[in-house]
Amino acid sequence: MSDPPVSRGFRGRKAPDAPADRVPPGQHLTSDFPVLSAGPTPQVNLANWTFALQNGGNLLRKWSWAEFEALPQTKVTVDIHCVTTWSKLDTQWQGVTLDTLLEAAGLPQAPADFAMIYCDGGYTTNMPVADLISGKAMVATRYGGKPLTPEHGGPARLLVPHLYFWKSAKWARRLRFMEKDEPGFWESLGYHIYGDPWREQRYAGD
Ligand SMILES: Nc1nc2c(c(=O)[nH]1)N[C@H]1C(S)=C(S)[C@@H](COP(=O)(O)O)O[C@H]1N2
Ligand SMILES: [Mo]
Repeated sequence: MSDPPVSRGFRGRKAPDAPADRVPPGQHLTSDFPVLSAGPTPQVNLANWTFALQNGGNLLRKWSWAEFEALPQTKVTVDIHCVTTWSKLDTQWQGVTLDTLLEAAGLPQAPADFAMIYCDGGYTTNMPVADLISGKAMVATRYGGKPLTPEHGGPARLLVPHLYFWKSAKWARRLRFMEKDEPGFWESLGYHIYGDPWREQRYAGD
């Protein structure tokens, strides 16, 4: 008699290993991709979409969707860590790094030390510019080789994987350089101003 069929799913279903050097303290692995949004998913029309770099109140450069898509692309495979305690390993993204954006804007270096990201729907988040440059962050337009879906921030989201995932602003439209650090949406509501998952900087005071 032949062996009874064993579903690959059943045999393969075991808790994912959690390599300690890749899962920050207080985090657990997930294999699905949860959606976390503070509001509804905005309707984005690519015909009107732009991405802007701003210094204080001055516009530095603005790209249409077609112009943005024509910029040099970078692919990364990175781990992401949400403050609600899920982490996901080896996520694959494609987009335009902040280094590429600065270069395309003709800026040899960032004009200030901090940045605020502004999104469709009103979400904001802040971080030091040092965390955005040197290949540390991108404006991502593809996930797993496909256009980013609206609920995950499509057409374009920030990806700053070394900070808690609330810093990876979905539906990103504008990055404003600023002289002093200022809190964004969650940072104003008690989340940590910086948000390093390896130091468990979840809330202000951590
Ligand atoms: N515009 C916007 N970006 C956002 C959020 C949001 O509510 N609005 N939520 C943040 C939080 S808390 C997390 S954990 C991630 C979730 O991204 P995902 O829904 O693709 O998993 O997006 C971040 N970026
Ligand atoms: Mo989050």
